[in-house]
Amino acid sequence: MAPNATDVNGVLFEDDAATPDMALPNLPVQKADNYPKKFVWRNIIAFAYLHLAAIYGGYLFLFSAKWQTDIFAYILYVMSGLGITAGAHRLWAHKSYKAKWPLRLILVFFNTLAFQDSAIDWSRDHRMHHKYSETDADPHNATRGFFFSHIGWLLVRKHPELKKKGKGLDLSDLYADPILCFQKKYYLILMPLCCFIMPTVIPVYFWGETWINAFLVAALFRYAFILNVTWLVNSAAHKWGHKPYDKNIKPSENLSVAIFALGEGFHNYHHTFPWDYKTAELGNNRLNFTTNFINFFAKIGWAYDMKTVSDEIVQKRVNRTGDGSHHLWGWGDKDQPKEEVDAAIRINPKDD
Ligand code: ST9
Ligand code: ZN
Ligand code: ZN
Repeated sequence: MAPNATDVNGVLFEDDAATPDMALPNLPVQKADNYPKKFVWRNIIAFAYLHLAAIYGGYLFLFSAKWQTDIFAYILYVMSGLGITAGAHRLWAHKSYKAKWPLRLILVFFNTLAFQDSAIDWSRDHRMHHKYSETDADPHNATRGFFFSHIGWLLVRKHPELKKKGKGLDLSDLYADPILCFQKKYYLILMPLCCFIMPTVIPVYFWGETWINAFLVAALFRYAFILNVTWLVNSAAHKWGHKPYDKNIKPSENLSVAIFALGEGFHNYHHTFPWDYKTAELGNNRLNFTTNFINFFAKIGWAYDMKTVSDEIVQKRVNRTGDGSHHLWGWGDKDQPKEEVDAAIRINPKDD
């Protein structure tokens, strides 16, 4: 993307920034026209069925399923969540770190469990979301309302502006990865196996769960739950929360979303610095399960070249475009209370 292009609304990668604090030269323009919705009835019916079945699945999760099935559903939630956060999002859409093939294989398996379409298609939409954020070329343009940005965008045909501008996207890095090409090519076989069949068969076979409990709890309830948590990043985290890094955009810091989304709700930071592998400022790692997951694989050498924004640049940006809610910069901030400094535990302290 050319840094001085007039129609882009967000940086995608480090090289796109045009100011020293990683911004574009122009303020973002948010807009949506009244493009008539072309409903996709296949999706409307499928999502209506999924949600009704998942509500019953939630009931079975609480009152009927074996405890092993509940734990299994939770493990699948974390695995498929990581397939989206550490895989499709931070690795493939944003290239915020690199991964050796064994980790890419694990992530593509996790990603297929999540059934949010192939990682290549997911990343293509997500790159559009950042580049043309809050315009008609953004697949889940939040200026079209909460419902549209949450699920509505999956129930209608995409805006022609998206398809037109999407032709300019560079996806060569994604198509250069044979693991991703394999997933896309065989998606209609791999996805049902991973997302629905395997989660149903394992509880029945290994601990004698009923078919109905296994299917409705470990497959449908778990799937619908993760979908909605993911969609909340597009809807709730584009609507509610503080904007300490850039007050000119909709994405906000939403702690509740971050907790369920394995660390992905710090969305004002993320849209301001999308190529940071932590998707949040240092210090939020406690709630950032995905960052800890990547850090673990960095220790064994399977994840590497993690990009992160320097404190100095973050601070500059907070001062220039933040909404003032960034209460404390970090250690040594002039607003850091003296009692806090005195009470802090410092390991091997040394003031240079
Ligand atoms: C799902 C995805 O739910 C959710 C993604 C959420 C993203 C969240 C991001 C937040 C940050 C990360 C946080 C993670 C937190 C995770 C927490 C976990 C605990 N660029 O699409 P088509 C062109 S999926 C360029 O069919 P229609 C292209 O030529 C749920 N070009 O458009 C394409 O042809 P081809 C399960 C593009 O016909 C052609 O248009 N999946 C782009 O308008 C047609 O594309 C479903 O339910 C682009 N971006 O249909 C399926 N896009 O592909 C849902 C399109 O051959 N999707 N083109 O190259 C559909 O059924 C359809 O896409 C549609 C639109 C009906 C929505
Ligand atoms: Zn967003
Ligand atoms: Zn992103």
